[in-house]
Amino acid sequence: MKEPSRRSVDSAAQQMIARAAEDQVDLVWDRYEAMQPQCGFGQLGICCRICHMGPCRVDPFGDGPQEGVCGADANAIAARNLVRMIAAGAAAHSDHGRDVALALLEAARNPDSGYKIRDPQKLAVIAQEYGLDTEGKSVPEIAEAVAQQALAEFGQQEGELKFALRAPASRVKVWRERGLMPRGIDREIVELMHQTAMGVDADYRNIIKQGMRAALADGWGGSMIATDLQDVLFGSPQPIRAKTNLGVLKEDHVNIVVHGHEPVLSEMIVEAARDSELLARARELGADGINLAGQCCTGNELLMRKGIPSAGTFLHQELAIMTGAVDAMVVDVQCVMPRLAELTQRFHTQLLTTSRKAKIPHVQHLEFREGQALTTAKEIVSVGVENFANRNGQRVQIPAEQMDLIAGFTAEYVNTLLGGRFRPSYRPLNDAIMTGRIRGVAGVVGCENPQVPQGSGHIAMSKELIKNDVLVVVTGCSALADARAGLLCPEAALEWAGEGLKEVCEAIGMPPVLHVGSCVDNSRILIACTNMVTEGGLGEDISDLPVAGAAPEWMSEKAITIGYYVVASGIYTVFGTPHNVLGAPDLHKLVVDELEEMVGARFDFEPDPIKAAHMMIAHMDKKRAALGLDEMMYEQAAPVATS
Ligand code: SF4
Ligand code: MSK
Repeated sequence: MKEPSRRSVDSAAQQMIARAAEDQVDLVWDRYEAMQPQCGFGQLGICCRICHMGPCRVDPFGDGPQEGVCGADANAIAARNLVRMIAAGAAAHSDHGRDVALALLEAARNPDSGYKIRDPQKLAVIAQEYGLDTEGKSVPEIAEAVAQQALAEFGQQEGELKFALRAPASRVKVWRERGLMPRGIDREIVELMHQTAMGVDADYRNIIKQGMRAALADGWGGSMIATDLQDVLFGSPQPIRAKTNLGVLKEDHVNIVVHGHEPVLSEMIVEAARDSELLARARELGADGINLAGQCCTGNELLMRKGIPSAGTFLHQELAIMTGAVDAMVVDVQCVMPRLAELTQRFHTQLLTTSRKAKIPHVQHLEFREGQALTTAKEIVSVGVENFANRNGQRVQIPAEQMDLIAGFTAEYVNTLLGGRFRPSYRPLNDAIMTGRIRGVAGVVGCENPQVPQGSGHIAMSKELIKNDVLVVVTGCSALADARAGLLCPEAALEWAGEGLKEVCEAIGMPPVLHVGSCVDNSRILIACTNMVTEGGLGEDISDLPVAGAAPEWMSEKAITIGYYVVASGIYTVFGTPHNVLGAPDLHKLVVDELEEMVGARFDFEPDPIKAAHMMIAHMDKKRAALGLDEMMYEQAAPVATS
């Protein structure tokens, strides 16, 4: 087994990894090591099992077959595989958006559902955007109309997605000219699946084009609907203090961990955990109270709106069980490891699946229905409370580590964050970029992956960027990895930021790394970029801005979808490990080079986070020079040697 420090840079994680080794419990890292060597054809993207004449594979050394039984070459095979990842990622995020729209509909129609409209102002803005007549209408009536309009965007066959028109006019023009403008969310995903079925599209360029269209349907469609309607339903986030890491679990409380991606159930679990009868029952069983903690993006949703502590990221899910202190782990959809089923049996933890889309054999299923949201939530909390009695105190070992953070930044909040309540606008941010106090803005997002020591890529990259006066915005697991390292505290600016960024952060007390939400909230980054363009002085299009994106530790199909909608929106993006395209030379060239010509941005692949950060900085400097902004206010930090 590798040293725990080679598996994670988080000391709490290292303690639980060591405990697992002592107890002979297999974790994700052990399974990853047992899987070596992984299939080289799969890694290069050149195996195909789309039809039953296969599976086929292309010989990357040129000695064996260069095409499948049907004649598809490496570029077609790898492109089809890649965009099917986009389709799956877009489906996952967008179906999340659909579920939120359905919950909004429930809130509007059923006063007993437990849901309330928490941001009627944002609801009114969206209603106006949809062109709805709100005159004399009640909030529930407007909510019903907005929910129906949002749901219609999924099945729309012709026309353009409404929220895609939020992009700068020059970007919309690019999409229209290139045939990338998304028509309907489901339509683009279905067409992508059709296009990549056996014997349909063999042109890798055309395949990638539809891949980008489906990705845009997610970023400016399904994900954006999820973000906006969640704000309407659960409240738009505001900066909020909270804590993260395994130390947020409490020895003397019932611990319930909510894990996955969708807040429609977990928001209700927050209510249920405050129920007086359940609290009384917890005390009767000897607990001091009920402690709710989140993981992954369900955790991020609760963290940024309610300050509910986060017990960690994707690779912490097994480690939380290893503490012996989790009485119930409640999972919804996405990023849930099936192996939790076996692991929870070795402890007392009750694992509960809640979505009809995500069951695990032999795991208790308590199905969540929007119509009875609070009732289901109470049942779930009750399972955790009753299970406290089964906890073996001798086996409880909770690492002490927990870190303060500030979460809850949004594209809208940037107005007041920098502009103040009396002069809310993006002007101060644009001015700080134009004068060179801020060199550019980087979005560092995405998962963790046992291929990389947990958190090492996110943290090293963010530190290098802020040291070079780049303001960093983070989502998903990346946000929580940085949070564990203390980068989401205002004090982090004093310790790690360059002089210019430090000055801006100190003036308003903001962290140099801003947590802007869960994975669907990458849509907030698109809107922030649009607002920067609209404010003026930084070019006409998103592709003119000194901004860049990165996913240093990605693993999920959703990360690929995000990457493609970000690049198709005009933002240069660096992935830590390459997409599965290296066995397809023409496709590889398209992705890392020719996309620039097509959409004004492209990908790079670089596993070293410091080198990757400097590739992003070089890109920002190029954009600054093109805008005539090559002067920086402060002397720049020398690049760190990377080899
Ligand atoms: Fe092989 Fe072509 Fe079938 Fe793919 S679609 S499995 S390359 S025959
Ligand atoms: S949770 S998609 S591991 S970021 Fe959004 Fe983390 Fe990636 Fe899941």
